Amino acid sequence: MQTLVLIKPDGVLRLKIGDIISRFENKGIRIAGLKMISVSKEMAERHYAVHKGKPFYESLIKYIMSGPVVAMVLDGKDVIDITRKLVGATNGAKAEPGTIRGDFSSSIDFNLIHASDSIDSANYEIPIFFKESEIINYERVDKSWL
Ligand code: FUP
Repeated sequence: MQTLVLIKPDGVLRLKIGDIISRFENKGIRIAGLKMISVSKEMAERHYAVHKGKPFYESLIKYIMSGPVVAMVLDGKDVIDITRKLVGATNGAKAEPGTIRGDFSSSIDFNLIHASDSIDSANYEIPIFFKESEIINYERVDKSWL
């Protein structure tokens, strides 16, 4: 199973890339794809198509295009649920301490990170950001979780 994670521009500009990636590594999740990108209008609109027409849609598009984004494909058993738990509730002000949003964000507008919420979402979102050749299958030295 795979999921898409984006460290959004506020996470990159606030120097939280390492903190965020280490949460996933510490949990034993395998990083199968990783890169820094500038999100184009077309990619942003595809990624957030489900929110089109909502009051926050335009600001969401502007936000994801406002600076560098670190895109990741995470791979492993139950990785979608585990990642969503590590990420925490959408609104950083309400997210539990100990989660990424709970520890690093205090708003819904700048909540640092995106993670696919279902298999269907992951299957839709991953190809927006990654070609198949950019997703690497390898074995970790520590196989305790894989
Ligand atoms: P999440 O799955 O937790 O990232 O949240 P959603 O997919 O529901 O929302 C995507 C993004 O839209 C969130 F990261 C923040 C933004 N959003 C708002 O700004 N206002 C809302 O009421 C809901 C979401």
